[in-house]
Amino acid sequence: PALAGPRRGALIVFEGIDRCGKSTQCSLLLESLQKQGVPAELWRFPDRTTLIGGLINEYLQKKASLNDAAVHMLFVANRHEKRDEMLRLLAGGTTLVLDRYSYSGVAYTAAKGVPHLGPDFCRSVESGLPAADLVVYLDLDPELSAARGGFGGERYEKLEFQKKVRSQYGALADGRWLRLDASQPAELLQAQVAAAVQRVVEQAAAGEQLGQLWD
Ligand code: NYM
Ligand code: MG
Repeated sequence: PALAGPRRGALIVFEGIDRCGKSTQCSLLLESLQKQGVPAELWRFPDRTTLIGGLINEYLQKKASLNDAAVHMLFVANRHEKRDEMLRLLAGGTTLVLDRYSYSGVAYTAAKGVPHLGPDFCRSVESGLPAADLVVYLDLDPELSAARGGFGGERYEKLEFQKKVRSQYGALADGRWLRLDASQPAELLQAQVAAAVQRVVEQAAAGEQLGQLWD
């Protein structure tokens, strides 16, 4: 148990294929945490506002091409460059809600099927980053996500690729993930998320140690 210092915040991560409803759920959760007086911030990865994030943005918008390994390392670097700030906020008692994180890194790159960029390699380069206290996985059939107003024009937003990403998430998910059927209405999802988040916020505050990737 922590003897001194503030109660730490929890690291909550939302994952899922494109257009599964992550951003909506992240905002609803942030609002509800703030209403309860829980100090919280919402971040998203990639963080397109940094120098590295700018390169990632150009790649995703198809203004730049990069090979699969190079862009993978940029996504990874984009998390590592935010590591110290994440740890500082968590230690100071702020709960962080992340719209995508390392789990996206593994699922999207592994979905490319490049032999030297498989799941084991992808996990290895995440070492040293904090592990999520809770991964909320919004599971959705890509046929349904594609029908939701269609994909934008970004790289990866193609039905066939999204199916591969979903199957990578399936392989990555462990029993500790909260897997939710994302075809449910937003309010129903929100209630299930809130209950699980409340538990992990309490556990974190009670001194449960922050894990490390990849564990
Ligand atoms: N993405 C996101 C990756 O390929 N690797 C990563 O490490 C991360 C964090 O970026 N299609 C992909 C998934 C998305 C895209 O994310 C941009 P968003 O949440 O659609 O803005
Ligand atoms: Mg997207």
